[in-house]
Amino acid sequence: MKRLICLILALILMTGCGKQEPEQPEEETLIVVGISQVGAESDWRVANSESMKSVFTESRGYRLLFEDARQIQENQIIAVRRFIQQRVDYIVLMPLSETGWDSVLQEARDAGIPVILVDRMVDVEDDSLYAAHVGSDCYAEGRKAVTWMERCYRGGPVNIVHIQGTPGSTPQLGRTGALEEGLAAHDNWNLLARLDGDFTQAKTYEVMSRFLDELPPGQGIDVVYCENDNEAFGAIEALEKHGFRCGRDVNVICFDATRNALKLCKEGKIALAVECNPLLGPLVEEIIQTMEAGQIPQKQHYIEEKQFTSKTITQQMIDSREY
Ligand code: GYE
Repeated sequence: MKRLICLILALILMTGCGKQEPEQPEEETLIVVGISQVGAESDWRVANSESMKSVFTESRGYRLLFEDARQIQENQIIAVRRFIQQRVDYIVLMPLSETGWDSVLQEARDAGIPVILVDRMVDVEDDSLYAAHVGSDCYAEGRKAVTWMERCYRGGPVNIVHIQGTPGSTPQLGRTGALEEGLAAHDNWNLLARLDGDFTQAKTYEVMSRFLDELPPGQGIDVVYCENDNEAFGAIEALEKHGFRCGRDVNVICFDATRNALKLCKEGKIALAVECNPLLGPLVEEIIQTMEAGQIPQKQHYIEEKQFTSKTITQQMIDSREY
């Protein structure tokens, strides 16, 4: 795209239409980045989009084409094809689910456009179809939650409700995988239900309310394992409406640890929030700058992450939270 812009400028100058100084001489040096974002399903996602938009600005040397797929993978495939037609310099893809990417990534490769995967991964035969991946190790996040449960419940039955994220997405696979191993390793852990919350508050409120409506009277719930913060918000709302006291009768676990979740953690309603950092814009820029310098970027970048519990969280941790 940069080359195309230079060529057009040169042609304009040669044909005499460019007698005046171009108004934006820096135009020719802008790096064009096409971003295909999953949607705006969660607080995490909104923070992730803002991080990208704040880095890839014209004043910092980029032209950003940003497409929101509204949680539909087909929309992402269409967006990537459009970026290829527009001959962007880089494609940044947050893939909704892991499968179904081979052909469109091959098309990007044939067009000579590097693809940087952000947040979630793809499951492709040939990993040279993407230049780099930057995101979280979602299985490691799930392991943190399972280890916390192992410390918290040492004997007696543990009744668990599991709210899953978007099926087939990297965070769902990693966080579910860790819980499944925990269930297999502990005879006293009982899975009461597995519900699909699709990473949203509204859907989780709906499925959780339906489940609680049908729960036999007297049946206790010890843990609600939510695969992101927004699912926890929906689950807490439903639990409270059904008379459960979060933090006393039931421990709610979630992933992301955005500011709103940290506040609920301090109130005691979320027992454990495992961090998942959405502020990935600067890391994506580093990868692009490495490639601009003609070097090969590191293929896999995982982010260091913490965890917060209702017992250890402080107001200072909430105040200093950037997302
Ligand atoms: O945990 C969730 C979001 O892919 C890591 O997607 C991301 C997850 C994040 O909607 O809130």
